[in-house]
Amino acid sequence: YEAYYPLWEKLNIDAAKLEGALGAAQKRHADLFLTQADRPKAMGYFDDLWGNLQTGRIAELDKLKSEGKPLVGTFCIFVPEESVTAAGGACYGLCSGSPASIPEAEKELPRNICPLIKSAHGFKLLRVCGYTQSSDFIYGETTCEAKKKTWEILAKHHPVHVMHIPQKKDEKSMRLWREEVEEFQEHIEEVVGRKLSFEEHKKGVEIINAKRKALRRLDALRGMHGDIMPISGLDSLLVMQLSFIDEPVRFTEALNTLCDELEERINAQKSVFEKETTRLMILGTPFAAPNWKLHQIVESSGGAIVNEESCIGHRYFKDDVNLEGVTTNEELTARMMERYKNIDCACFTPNEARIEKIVKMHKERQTDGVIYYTLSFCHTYNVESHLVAEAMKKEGIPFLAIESDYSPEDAGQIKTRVEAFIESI
Ligand code: BJ8
Repeated sequence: YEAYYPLWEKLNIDAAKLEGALGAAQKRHADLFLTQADRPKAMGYFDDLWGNLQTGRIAELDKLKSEGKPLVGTFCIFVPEESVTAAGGACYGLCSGSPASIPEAEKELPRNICPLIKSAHGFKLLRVCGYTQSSDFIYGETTCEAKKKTWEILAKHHPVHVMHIPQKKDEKSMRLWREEVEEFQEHIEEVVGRKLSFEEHKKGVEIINAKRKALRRLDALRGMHGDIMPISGLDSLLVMQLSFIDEPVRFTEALNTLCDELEERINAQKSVFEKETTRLMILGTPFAAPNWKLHQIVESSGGAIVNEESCIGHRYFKDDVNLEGVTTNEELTARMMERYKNIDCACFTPNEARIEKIVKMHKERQTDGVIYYTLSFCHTYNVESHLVAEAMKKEGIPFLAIESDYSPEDAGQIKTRVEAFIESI
């Protein structure tokens, strides 16, 4: 990593610590991913991207920054990446999926809050995430208690803006939300020093729509061909995690290449799982990389994961911004709002559309059961699991709820529960 030390130092990264962390992250990736049998060849692109996460990709971002393009770090799919893309910049998910940074975070944050937030905060305190260090600002939101209070503490260490996301979707709330999106767009225009044209905005939306379309293609190929599952859930998860990091045009091209290969596999009736492997859908909170625990457990216990009803997953790519007949920036923002309104995060009340969608998703994929996954202390998803469990019971869909953090300590216990669940189906 020596060649990247000058860049890391320029970004005020603790280079020695980062180098140590990268060694562990690469080893874990190699152990979990490269040992899988019969992986699609096109996964090579995503493996390389994982290898370049804190090196080559950070150098690309640094180049954008030197050209005056905005770099925005986020923790939520409500932050409009289309607007950053329109400005030629990069909007990305920040490091937040590792247990290693949590002890540092607990010096400033309580222990009993969500591990995603603690992990992200720890990355900032340790200065080992090139994405956080590069960003002009972090765009937080008011989706959950732990997040919105953490922003006040994180702001001591890095520029933070907070987007007020309402908790209801009535007209009054939508007006407020739209103002917040417009303010976000103004912040982006402040970084580039000019107003963005309609053509630029439209281009930004088209680029992100194309990425979502490719992700939907992957989703259909992996989970809607019965016993033929041409890619593992673990590999699909890695691709989705990297969709929040990579340059979107290049990512879309690489993903479509992967999908072409998966199509060929389906035509040749080639599956990476044995016939009659239990096909499961995961519902719930996001899986920030390198949180691969549940996928690794399920797929080493006789199950296959065919979809994630999650923000690192289906909730992120299920809807496009409809560009039909749009000719002005105002209309475009209104269409973006229509799309955001359909994101069925548990922070909203009521959130019935999510339950209807889950039933529909199960029917489309003919899954054998669902696992409801909640990150520890995520109250909105945890409480909503009661309503989802009720609906699954009514539909006769086998249901298992798991609450977990990032530590490896409960892996054995989760494995026992997953094995028993699969056996019971
Ligand atoms: S749209 S799911 S990305 S808020 S941080 S709420 S896990 S306690 S991430 Fe989320 Fe946006 Fe909703 Fe999606 Fe719970 Fe943890 Fe809070 Fe979390």
